[in-house]
Amino acid sequence: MQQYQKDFIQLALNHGALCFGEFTLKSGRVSPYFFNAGKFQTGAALAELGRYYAAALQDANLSIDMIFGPAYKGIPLASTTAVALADHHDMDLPYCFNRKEAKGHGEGGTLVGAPLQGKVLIIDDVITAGTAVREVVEIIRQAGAEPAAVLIGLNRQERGKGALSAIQEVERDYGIPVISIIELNDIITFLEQQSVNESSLDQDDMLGRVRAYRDNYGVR
Ligand code: OMP
Repeated sequence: MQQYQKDFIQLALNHGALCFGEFTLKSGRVSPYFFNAGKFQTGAALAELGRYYAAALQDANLSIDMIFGPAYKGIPLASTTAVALADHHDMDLPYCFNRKEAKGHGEGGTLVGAPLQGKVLIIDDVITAGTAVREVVEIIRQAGAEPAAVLIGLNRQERGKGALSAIQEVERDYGIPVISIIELNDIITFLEQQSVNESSLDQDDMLGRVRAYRDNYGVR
C-alpha cells in the first residue's frame, strides 16, 4: 500500500467517513463497514481528500482532457480533485458537473461548468451496483464526449448478480478503467497493521467480520 492510501484511510477514520458496525446497503446486504464521503465536512478535510484523489489519478497514468462530477456527491469530489491537480501536479484541467433537475430559466440545462468534450474522467465516491455511473456515461456520450475512466474513493470489491463485480461489469460494458484510491483489501491490510481506535468495537472482532463479509460477497 502506498503512503497516500494509508493517509486516505486515516483521514476517513478521523472524520467518521469510514466506520464499522452494521450497515444495510443499497443492495440489501448487511455490511460490517461503510464509507460515507459526506463526512468530509471541513475545508481542510476536503482539500486533503482532493490530494488523495489526485495522487490516485497520477498513479494510474491516464490520458484525460477534463473532469466530471456527478450530482450530488461527485460535485465536491471533482472540484477538490481539480484544485489538487492544479496545485500539486501542474495539471489545470477543465471540470463540469450536472444538476439532477434541469433549470428552465437563466442559462438553463443540466450541465454546469466547462463544455463536456474530449476524454472525460468521472469522479465519485463509491460504486456498488453501478447504477449512478451508467447514467453518467450516457450524459457524457449524449454531449458528444468520450467517457475515458472512472475514479472513486473506495472499491468495495463486491460481486454483482454474477461472478463479476459491478465495477468489472462497468469496465467490460464500456471498455473504460475504474480506478480507486483504495479497495476493500487495503482496509483489511490497514486493520491488520494498526489500531483504528473505534472505542465501541474490538478490533479483532471487526477484522473478523470484514474478512467474513469479503468471503461471502467479495469478487473471487
Ligand atoms: P450505485 O449507484 O448502485 O453504484 O451505488 C452507490 C451508492 O452506494 C452510494 O451513492 C451510496 O448511497 C451507497 N454506499 C456508500 O455510499 N458507501 C458504501 O460503503 C456502500 C454503499 C452502498 O449502499 O452499497
